[in-house]
Amino acid sequence: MTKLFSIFSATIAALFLTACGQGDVLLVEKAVVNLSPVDGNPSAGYFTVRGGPEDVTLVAVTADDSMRLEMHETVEEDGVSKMQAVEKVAIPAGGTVKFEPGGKHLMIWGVGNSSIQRGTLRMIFIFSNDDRIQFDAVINKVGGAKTDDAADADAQDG
Ligand SMILES: [Cu+2]
Repeated sequence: MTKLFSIFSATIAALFLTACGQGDVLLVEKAVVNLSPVDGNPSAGYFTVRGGPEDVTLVAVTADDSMRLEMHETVEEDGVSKMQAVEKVAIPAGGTVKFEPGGKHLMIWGVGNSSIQRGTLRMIFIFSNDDRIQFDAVINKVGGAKTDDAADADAQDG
């Protein structure tokens, strides 16, 4: 009887661990916008996506209070790093995908003044399974610690 019980417990534990390992819920975190110091130049956006219980694809990011927003990636070509637009990004179940300086990033044109004054830009992340995640990205202004990143992004533009 004792032995049966311990086998039963082990099975429950295994099921529990499997469920945890797959990522409980699809979510977005650490979203920031490094505001371009130059009017008319795009600002750079970074964030992290944590995959949920199933494989999905990030198909779009939008922000009502901006003129245009694109997903980009940085690629090496003949030893020169340049960036190009990407249409969608795979988010594996339980995985972590980072948009960060030197890699995938957002380019955001025309961030609205009301968002700049508030210090956050509301973004909607749209996934292939129809999940829409709203996140208020923190806006880092010119002269902040992130100025170097913004300058890099500008230098790579075009
Ligand atoms: Cu870019």
